Amino acid sequence: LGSFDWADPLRLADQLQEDERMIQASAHAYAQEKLAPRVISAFADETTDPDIFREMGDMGLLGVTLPEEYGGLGGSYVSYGLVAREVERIDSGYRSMMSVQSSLVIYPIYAYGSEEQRQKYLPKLASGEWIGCFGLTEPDAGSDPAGMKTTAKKTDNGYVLNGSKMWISNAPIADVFVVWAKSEAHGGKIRGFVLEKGMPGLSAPKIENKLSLRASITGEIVMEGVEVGEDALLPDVQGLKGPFGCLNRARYGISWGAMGAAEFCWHAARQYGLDRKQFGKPLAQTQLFQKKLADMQTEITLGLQASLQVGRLMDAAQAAPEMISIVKRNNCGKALEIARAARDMHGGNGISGEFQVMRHMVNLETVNTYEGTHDVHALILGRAQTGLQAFF
Ligand code: TGC
Ligand code: FAD
Repeated sequence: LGSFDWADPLRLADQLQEDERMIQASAHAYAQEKLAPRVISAFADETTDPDIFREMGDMGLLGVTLPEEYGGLGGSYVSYGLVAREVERIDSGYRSMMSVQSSLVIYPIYAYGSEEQRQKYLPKLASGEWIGCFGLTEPDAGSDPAGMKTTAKKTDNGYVLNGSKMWISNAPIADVFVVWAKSEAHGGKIRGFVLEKGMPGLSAPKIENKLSLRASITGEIVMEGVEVGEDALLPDVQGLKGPFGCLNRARYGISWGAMGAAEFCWHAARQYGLDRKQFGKPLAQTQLFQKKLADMQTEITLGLQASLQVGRLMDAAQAAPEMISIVKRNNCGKALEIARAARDMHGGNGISGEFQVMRHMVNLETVNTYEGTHDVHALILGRAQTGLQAFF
């Protein structure tokens, strides 16, 4: 009979390749040594340290799957997921900064960009010298991005963009903006454009007073007659499959990341239950407490195993978007339930910033909403099994 490790019940670690274990170990060390000490104040003060991009870039954490010739590590999607898990074990906001840069900015420039765009942007984005953001959502187009109003009109030399984007991670500190707009010259189809900080007519005001994801800066993107050259257009994709191709990767990473946040909450609840005595015995010695721990352990174990399988399929170019919807939806929803339970298991201390579980809990409210809400992914999966779309 085999031995049982309560923290890794189905031996996920044994299923990883050597290079994946090494990337996970370095992400773990970075997150614990550099991110953990600053997260409580970053969240409390709602501050985002741009140096984090440089630090992550130095560690290779921003371009895990990007080929080495563009400054990446050339690693697997499983490695990318493991990095997301380690970073989000500290805070969903830090993972957000990383996943936007990797999946939503580096990826579209790599996959849809010209060779000139790749050479110009990718090495500096992978090193963290430049910070990127991804503008899809608008004030009146969230779950339904096809309803976007941002337009790109053809000019003699390029395009002029008008419109506004809402809830954009990294935007106020971004150097590079990947923005999606309806292009008249392409029959109203959605096209991607790469804008740069400082362009006349482009601004990115900060959205203040978020009660979730406070360590990750969020803003609008306002485009008032922003003129760009032909070289700002991402040439190799049109239609919603452009942004969705990026979202597939980010959603997959989030499925791992949410489990990292859940693991933090589970381990914290277990330790709290061992340390705290009521009615003359540790809380962890009560049946209700142990049932909650068993539920957490089970959901996290199954969620991680599912993400690993989707990652292996991604690495084999066999993953379907619906598989990603299953793990994004399940793991975010389960992580949120686990964080809420962990908050409760800490009693009054659960609301204290020092114990950290409530920070994870409020962060996971965002994680459950962005990149396709829990219900939107249910509709994607409902459509896939009935053939009937229930969006409208
Ligand atoms: P639908 O008719 O389903 O599809 C339109 C076209 O897109 C293609 N497509 C996909 N391609 C690749 N991967 C996917 N996952 C795809 N899903 C759809 C599809 O094949 C079709 O192509 P074509 O060539 O036939 O035109 O489109 P719809 O308008 O009915 O879409 C409905 C729905 C709900 C599925 C979709 O709009 C949706 O997923 N909504 C959620 C929006 C969302 O996820 N927004 C995320 C914004 S970015 C963000 O939140 C970043 S937070 C990051 C952080 O801080 O970590
Ligand atoms: P809505 O679409 O208005 O949804 C509201 C509610 O209605 C939800 O419960 C939803 O599930 C439900 N609903 C919607 N449609 C249906 C339907 N057909 N049937 C049943 N129920 C439905 N976007 C970006 O482009 N880039 C970013 O970097 C980015 N970062 C973000 C960071 C943060 C902190 C936050 C909060 C959001 C971010 N987003 C970003 C936006 C995010 O993707 C959207 O908030 C999300 O897609 C939901 O859109 P919405 O907020 O407009 O909600």
